[in-house]
Amino acid sequence: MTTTQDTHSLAFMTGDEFHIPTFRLLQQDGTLFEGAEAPDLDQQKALRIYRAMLFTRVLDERMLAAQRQGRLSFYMQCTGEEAAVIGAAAALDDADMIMAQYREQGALAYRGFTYDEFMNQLFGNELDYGKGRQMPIHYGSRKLHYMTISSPLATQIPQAAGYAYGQKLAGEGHCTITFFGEGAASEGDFHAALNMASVHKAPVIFFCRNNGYAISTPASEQFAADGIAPRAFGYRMHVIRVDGNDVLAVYQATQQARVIAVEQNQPVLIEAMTYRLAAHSSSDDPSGYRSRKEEEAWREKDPILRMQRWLIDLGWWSEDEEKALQESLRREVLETLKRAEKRPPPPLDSLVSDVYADVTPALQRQLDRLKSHIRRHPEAYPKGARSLDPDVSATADADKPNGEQGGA
Ligand SMILES: Cc1ncc(C[n+]2csc(CCOP(=O)(O)OP(=O)(O)O)c2C)c(N)n1
Ligand SMILES: [Mg+2]
Repeated sequence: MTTTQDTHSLAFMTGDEFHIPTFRLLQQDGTLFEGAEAPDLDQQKALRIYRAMLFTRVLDERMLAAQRQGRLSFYMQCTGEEAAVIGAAAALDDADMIMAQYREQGALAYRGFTYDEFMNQLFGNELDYGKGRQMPIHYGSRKLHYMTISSPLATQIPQAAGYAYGQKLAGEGHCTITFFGEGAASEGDFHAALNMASVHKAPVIFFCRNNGYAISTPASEQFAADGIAPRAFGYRMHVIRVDGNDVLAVYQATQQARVIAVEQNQPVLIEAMTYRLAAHSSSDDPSGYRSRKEEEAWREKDPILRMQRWLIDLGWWSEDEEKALQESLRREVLETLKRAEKRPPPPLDSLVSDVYADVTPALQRQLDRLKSHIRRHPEAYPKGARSLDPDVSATADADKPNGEQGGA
């Protein structure tokens, strides 16, 4: 459908005539803005959201420390964006599909992914669902309707459009949410996905976390327009911009977006304005590209503190409960970390399984070559590597003089 209206005076447009406001309900002191109304959220659900936010913060702090201690190869924090991610996840049905980028562990925590499940993935041990084939933070859970993370940016956005189209055809009243950063929205896939979803009327929520940076590139160097939200107009799509550090606003906006998606079969774009308080990843140092002052200004807008004050004001939470929860989360995260790092890696043979129904000759040859390489150079492999495969340990031990048993 194209609407045209003739004009006889030359006039270009830039889109500047549209102003997209930011939907906000909660102030930093935990009180509502004048005229704002809290969404329909009972104490039980509010506390489920809050606990997931705190869980995520504690997990992130501890796992970054574990990376610094050399126990973990890599990590990415959600710090500062917990309200955006968890507020959105909470507004969905738990059986709706989540297709995330990599900084949305809070959504998975909200759904009930356990510390053990997080840790097993992070350490790539024998219980990791991905069998140690992915870098840390590439979580996935079939049971919790959370598609496994893909490293190449924006992969999940067109996949979400397609998956949601399938949900519409299945007619079971579910939708898909896809999370992505404002940086990923520069990929062509973003546009293909929005166009497809709006033409085919797919029940999908495109949730952009505009956290100000794509690694070291500030948003001001990424796009000339007013953020990501105006792009929805090009696809005739519903859009809302929301304060991403305001859990109530995110929750209400996403809840309403879900109604539009599921009841009207219309995609929705949400742009959540937030800030990546931590480094991009454990491999990044933001002091080279942004000021402490800027970070401090955003630290003042901490989304967890904002929600905590609201809960305490309502009498739904107390400082004692806060202290007790923080302590138990810290204890639990440390215990599960220790458990997961001690577990052995997946068997070596699993490197080539689940790719084809039967292992192909080419893959088998690669595996055989790898095994004989490890046999020749066991010392070049990390502790535990020889026991990856029972054949390897047995042969290597038999080769040793005096029947000495290798303990590697
Ligand atoms: C196709 C592709 N290009 C580049 C990268 C490298 N890369 C990883 S994360 C990232 C920045 C993404 O920023 P944004 O989407 O804003 O997400 P944020 O990290 O801020 O949450 C880049 C460039 C990649 N993973 N995939
Ligand atoms: Mg970003």
